[in-house]
Amino acid sequence: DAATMQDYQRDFLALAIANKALRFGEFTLKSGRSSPYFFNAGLFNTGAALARLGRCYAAAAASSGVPFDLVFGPAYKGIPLAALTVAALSEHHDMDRAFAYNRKEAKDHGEGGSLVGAPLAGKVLIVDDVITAGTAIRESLALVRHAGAVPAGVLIALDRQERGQGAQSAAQEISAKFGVPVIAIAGLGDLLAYAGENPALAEQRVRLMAYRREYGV
Ligand code: OMP
Repeated sequence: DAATMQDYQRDFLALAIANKALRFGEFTLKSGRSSPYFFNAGLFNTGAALARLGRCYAAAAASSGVPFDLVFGPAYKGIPLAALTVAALSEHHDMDRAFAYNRKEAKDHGEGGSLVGAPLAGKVLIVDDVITAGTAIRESLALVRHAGAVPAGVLIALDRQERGQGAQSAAQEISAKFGVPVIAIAGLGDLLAYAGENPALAEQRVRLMAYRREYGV
């Protein structure tokens, strides 16, 4: 809630709204659900916005306390996000970590696609943009395991905190099934708290709350 929200979480939500990476309206999700908000990480598209986004990812990773050796970015959107994260971890947290990503095109030629960067080994933190049902994240976890590395955690910008297959959220299901923490810079709950602090978002907040009642955990 608002009392426990960290500066980097508020900063991320402000940045996302300012860049329209977080938009309000009516959107159809991959799941078919009709949502009053949508997160598009592709709209962090300037140097200043990306540098700030990287600091938010790094702050979330560092404050989680989760140990990891390597940051993995799944193609395509995860690649720049993982690169920004390791750069900001080094610059702002004195944590120099390895970095790797996969190519999508090479999937036919080898199991899990071809890998670029540091050897995919040790404890791996997977970095991606958003989790709804968890389909994208499950694929990345499988890829890391196939490579013989150990998933240490999943780091995303936004956890929509929607019910997955059962009563739990997709992030909670993944956490339980794969035994790894899912770390989000912010979740729908944080967005609601943030909207509660900002009178300009009062109308959006009402729609977000109705959506959470229907699909949230
Ligand atoms: P899951 O694979 O269901 O977890 O959904 C993640 C994917 O949903 C993303 O990679 C996007 O393709 C898409 N998505 C967003 O990018 N932003 C949202 O706010 C919601 C979705 C979505 O369709 O659920």
